[in-house]
Amino acid sequence: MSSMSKFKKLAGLSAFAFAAMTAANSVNAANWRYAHEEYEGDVQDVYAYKFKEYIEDNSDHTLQVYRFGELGESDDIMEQTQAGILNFVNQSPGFTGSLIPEAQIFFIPYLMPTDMNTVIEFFRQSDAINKDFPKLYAEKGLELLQMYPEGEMVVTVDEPVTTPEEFNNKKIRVMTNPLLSETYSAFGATPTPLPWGEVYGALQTNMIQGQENPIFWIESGGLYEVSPNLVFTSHGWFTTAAMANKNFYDGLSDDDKKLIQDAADFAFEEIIVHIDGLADEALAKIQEASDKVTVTRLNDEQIAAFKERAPQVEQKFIEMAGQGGEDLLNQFKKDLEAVQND
Ligand code: 6CS
Repeated sequence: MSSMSKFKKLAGLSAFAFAAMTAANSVNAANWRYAHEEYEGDVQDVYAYKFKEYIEDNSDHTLQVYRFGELGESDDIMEQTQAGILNFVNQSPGFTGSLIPEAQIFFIPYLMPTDMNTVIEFFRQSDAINKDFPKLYAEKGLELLQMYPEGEMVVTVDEPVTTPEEFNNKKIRVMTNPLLSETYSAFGATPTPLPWGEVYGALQTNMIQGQENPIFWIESGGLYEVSPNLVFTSHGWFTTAAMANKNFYDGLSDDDKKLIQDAADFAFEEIIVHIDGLADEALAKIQEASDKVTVTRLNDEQIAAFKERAPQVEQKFIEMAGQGGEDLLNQFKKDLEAVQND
């Protein structure tokens, strides 16, 4: 055999070996599906794309991200995840609270601090968040990957409100968990649970007179166009959660489990940077886009009138979530105290 034909044979062999190796890799490479509740560029979308980036940079797997509306409402994407049609879902406790009563803890008003750094430290360090909640989600077939804050809640109303009395007879849209309805009843309003897709239209047609959400969402969803009076009540933070179908997750190799956990941590760190200053930027955009918008920041005395109604909501939480809920609440408060004293 000439030296040239020997070379050709070798080259042919190595090409074969390469093809075989690639085939073995693509057998292990999966295309995972991930759905969330928001639009392009919103906080959950940034989280999802950072999660995707980490997965795809560190493995042969790919991740397909579905945004709000592509697969239905928040409850639809949760059902699809529990059924194993989706591998991952980002659903907020505002909706998960109807499935996991303890997740309603985020709707006890004035429980969370207002300062962002304290809130972030709480999410990092809290045992309630990082140890207790994963067990509660697991009971529903879900592997909780990360809970994270999106922004402080702000109420938008048809006219500025500074007292619980001024909320009387106003229908305020709430996400569909029963405790949030208790909060707005305690605040003097008439709570109206609605899925997200119906909120803009209901405000536009005056079927409801207000709603609550973080400022970035009030801006990106154009809510200020139909609900222009922004009231900063300091009563809570919008929290959300990324999770996987537990059967799917449990069936993965240890390497893939680690990949997913690392991707969730990576996305969390990125989101902390993303939300820093986001509310101020969004408020500036709103004020530039509309001269109908008013901004009311409740003073301490005005806040006190709302805050004094919080204990009755806390009591309702315990009634709804039972002994487990009470234990979680005690742990939550202990964790908050630890970060507030840091
Ligand atoms: O109000 C809601 O329903 C929506 N708010 C935010 C910030 N994210 C998704 C959720 O569906």
